[in-house]
Amino acid sequence: MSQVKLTLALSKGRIFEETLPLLRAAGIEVLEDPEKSRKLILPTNRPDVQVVLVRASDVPTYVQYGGADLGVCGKDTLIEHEAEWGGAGSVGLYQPLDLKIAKCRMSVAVRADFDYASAVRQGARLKVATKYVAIAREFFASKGVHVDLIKLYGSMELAPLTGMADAIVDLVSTGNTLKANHLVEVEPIMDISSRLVVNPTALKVKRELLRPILDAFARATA
Ligand code: PRT
Ligand code: MG
Repeated sequence: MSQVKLTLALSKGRIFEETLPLLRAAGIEVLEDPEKSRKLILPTNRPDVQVVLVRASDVPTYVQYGGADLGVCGKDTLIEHEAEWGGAGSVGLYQPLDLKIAKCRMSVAVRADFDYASAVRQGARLKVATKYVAIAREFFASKGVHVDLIKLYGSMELAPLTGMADAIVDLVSTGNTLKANHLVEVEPIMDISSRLVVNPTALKVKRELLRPILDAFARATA
């Protein structure tokens, strides 16, 4: 009989790496390295706590449906997930903490030879490629800029280079990816960091297990 009582959903890569120190602050050590193992369920030093590895964009879904009790995902992912469900607050995920990890910003970028400012000033209709359609739609609507949104799942940088779009909305951290593709950042949209999300039922039913972890995370990110 399994002793696991608490399941934490993480995505491989920067979120996993940057959550490890927070887990350690809560006395939790993950016992396997996702870059070396093919396992999707990772044990921890606590027999009652396990980590499940899911796609970054699936973290809110796992937590919403109780496949995981808690999870860590970017604010970008959370906003897009909520938009699919009818907007902020509609999903009922409990969001107790900004973990201040995996920081970056959501920005508009264009080809270096595209005059974004004058296109906006002239009221041109812009073709914008992005994975983040909800964030892009809301941003351009609030500016009164008309856009045709083109949904992509990756390599957004290619869209302006191939002439498919005038602009992209994407995450930027160092700016190296834009630079390598001769794109320039023309307008920041919002700062992004990762959030802890908790299943509301788990918060009630597993309060004694969750509380010390949430407190340790809060102390470690303060
Ligand atoms: O890959 P998958 O489709 O499963 O999901 P994902 O790409 O969203 O996952 P992952 O692990 O790449 O990102 C998880 C979260 O990390 C995102 O949701 C963000 O909240 C956060 N994050 C922080 C970033 C970045 N920094 C980042 N730089 N996510 C992506 N990038 C990408 C960006 O899209 C661009 O392609 O890195 C490139 C830009 O980086 P620089 O340093 O060249 O500017
Ligand atoms: Mg990625």
